[in-house]
Amino acid sequence: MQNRRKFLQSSLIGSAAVIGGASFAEDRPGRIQSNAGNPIVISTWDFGKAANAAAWEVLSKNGSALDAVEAGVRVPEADPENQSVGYGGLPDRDGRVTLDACIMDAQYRCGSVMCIEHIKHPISVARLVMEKTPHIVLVGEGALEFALANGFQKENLLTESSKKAWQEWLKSSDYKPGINIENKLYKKETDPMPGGKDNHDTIGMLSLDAKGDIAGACTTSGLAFKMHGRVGDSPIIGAGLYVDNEVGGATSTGLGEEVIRIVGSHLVVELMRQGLSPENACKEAVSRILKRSPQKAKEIQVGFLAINKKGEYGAYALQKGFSYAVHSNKEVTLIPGKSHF
Ligand code: SD4
Repeated sequence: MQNRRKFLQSSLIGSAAVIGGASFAEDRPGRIQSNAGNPIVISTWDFGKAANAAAWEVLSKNGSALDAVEAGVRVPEADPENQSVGYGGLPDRDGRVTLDACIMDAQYRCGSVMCIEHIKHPISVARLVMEKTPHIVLVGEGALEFALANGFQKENLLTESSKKAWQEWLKSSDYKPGINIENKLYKKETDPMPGGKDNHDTIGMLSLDAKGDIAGACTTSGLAFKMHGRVGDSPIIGAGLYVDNEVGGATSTGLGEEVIRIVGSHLVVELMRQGLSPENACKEAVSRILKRSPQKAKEIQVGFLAINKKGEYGAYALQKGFSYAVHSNKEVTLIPGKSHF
């Protein structure tokens, strides 16, 4: 048995392609040794820096990864300048701000809200769905009712500048998801692949706490001027976020429809289980999107971010301009993500 296990391990490690070929119940190569004692938090885009700082407040006091990611992503959720997450998010084509969020912890517990309106912190509602209900997902009216019943305030989330952007958009009503569409069309960005400091999209955050436990959170207002009721990858466990405490966690940003098709974040975690580094696992997930539709891939953005149990992290995107923020005892930094194009 020992030899067979060794054989399976060495034949799977380093292979980007094999999933589910072996009996993982017995021969799973993936339990990665933990990084306990060295907390770390990573998150998508430049605004991840401020979000990470809030998460670090929790982690540095021996707090849990779950508390850290919730506290972290609440920062962009509350920021009216950020037009793609929470308060101030760009509305759908009917002028309604609808938010998506999910959270997952080290015990496979997870919660999600989809298409929720009037609530500034959907991530905290998602956490309550996880902790107080027998369910995982609440949507729309039901999610709002649940939030109000649990003390959340009903608020107008449509800021003046997001309303103006929507009114501007109504003139053409041209709806075509593109690369970092929120920036490109509605902040009058001229760079065809905007990125760096002006870029604002979904926040996905992953954290490993001092005990070595991993948790993740993902929250967004989704695609600007989407159809009412449209939900992307971000609140879907496995697509926009996945955590397996034996292996690591992953999250995504960009055009959610393409991420859902490949169940992207779950795919990245399973690839890490097989021995791929976080960056290579993200790269392989991006290449699945490329393979399926090389032409379309040129016109959209998708980025993945991942961390493994050892605290190693990495990212990969289709297009330039994807950045991610890292905060640990060793470094506080913003890193330009590698990309295919
Ligand atoms: C969505 N993935 O709703 C989100 C949006 C996003 O960069 O991340 N934009 O599809």
